[in-house]
Amino acid sequence: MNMTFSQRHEFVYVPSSVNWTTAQKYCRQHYSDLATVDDQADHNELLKTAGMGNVWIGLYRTTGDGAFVWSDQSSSSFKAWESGQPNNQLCVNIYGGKWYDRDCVGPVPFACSIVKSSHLHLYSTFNNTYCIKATEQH
Ligand SMILES: [Ca+2]
Repeated sequence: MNMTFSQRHEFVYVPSSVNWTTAQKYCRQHYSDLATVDDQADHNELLKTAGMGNVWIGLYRTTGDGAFVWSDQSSSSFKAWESGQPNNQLCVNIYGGKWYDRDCVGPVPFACSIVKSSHLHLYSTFNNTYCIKATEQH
């Protein structure tokens, strides 16, 4: 028995200033995707890794009045918008711990996420009791 019970992210800060699409390509090639933020814990971790400067994350939309979606298809609804944001722009970057939509050109540095899944392994022992062991894998 092997159950996935949670998912979390690790982040990698890439200090090269590029446009959003280039950042997305780089993250998909080298890691999982541009950074996805699932919850406050993820957000704290991201800020710890990427700092308080401008950083692309994986949130974007294709029209100025459209809904934002995550590059990795995450269904996360976590938000940390600066007040007055978003305001009809397409790509999202963090600055000072708050989210801003902006044009996708930048250029600014970016953060990639590495998805780690935790699995619970349930296995029976010789006397039919069960042991639970949590492991992590990339
Ligand atoms: Ca904006």
